[in-house]
Amino acid sequence: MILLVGSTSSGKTLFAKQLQEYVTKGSVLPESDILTTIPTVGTNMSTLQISRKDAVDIRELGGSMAPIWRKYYKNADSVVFLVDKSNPQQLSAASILLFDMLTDHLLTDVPFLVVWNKIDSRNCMSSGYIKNILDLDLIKNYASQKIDSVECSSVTGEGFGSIVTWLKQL
Ligand SMILES: Nc1nc2c(ncn2[C@@H]2O[C@H](COP(=O)(O)OP(=O)(O)OP(=O)(O)O)[C@@H](O)[C@H]2O)c(=O)[nH]1
Ligand SMILES: [Mg+2]
Repeated sequence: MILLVGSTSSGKTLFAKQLQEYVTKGSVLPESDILTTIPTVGTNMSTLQISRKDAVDIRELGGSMAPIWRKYYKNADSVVFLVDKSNPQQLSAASILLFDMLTDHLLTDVPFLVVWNKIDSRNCMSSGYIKNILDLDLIKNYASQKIDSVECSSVTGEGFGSIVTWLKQL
């Protein structure tokens, strides 16, 4: 089971939907066909057929459910952590949520993928700016987990190839 987490509106529901399109049809839905998402209350389950032989279960935990995310840690084989790269106000909170997970003993050996989402956005922050608040290179040095990171847009599908490659090597 992959846990898909991240602050409210970081894009988890759209990401999961577009990833499903990407693995089944080879491309994401065009922007004009993207329906509005509503904030996830509770969790959303989906199964991704990442290759002819392999399928992975993904459970999105709504951002507003963060206080009870921990209930799901014991079933996690890996964590995909989305950060909204266009939301400076949320970066500190995202950083704390990430630290909390990385220091939880239930997730000590679980691989993490940090996904910088919304790189299509006009307000996208530079990686240099982000590093002042959320220094992932530093975190990687101290964390017990294997942490990878990738940038993507759940609107255009940019970066989805690398994400599927990561899922396949799990
Ligand atoms: N421009 C842009 N908008 C995005 C992207 N991904 C998601 N969004 C938008 O961000 C908003 C929130 O997306 P959701 O997928 O509902 O966010 P969420 O993380 O599931 O939120 P919760 O369920 O409340 O935790 C929606 O308006 C999406 O269309 C992206 O890559 N680029
Ligand atoms: Mg959601």
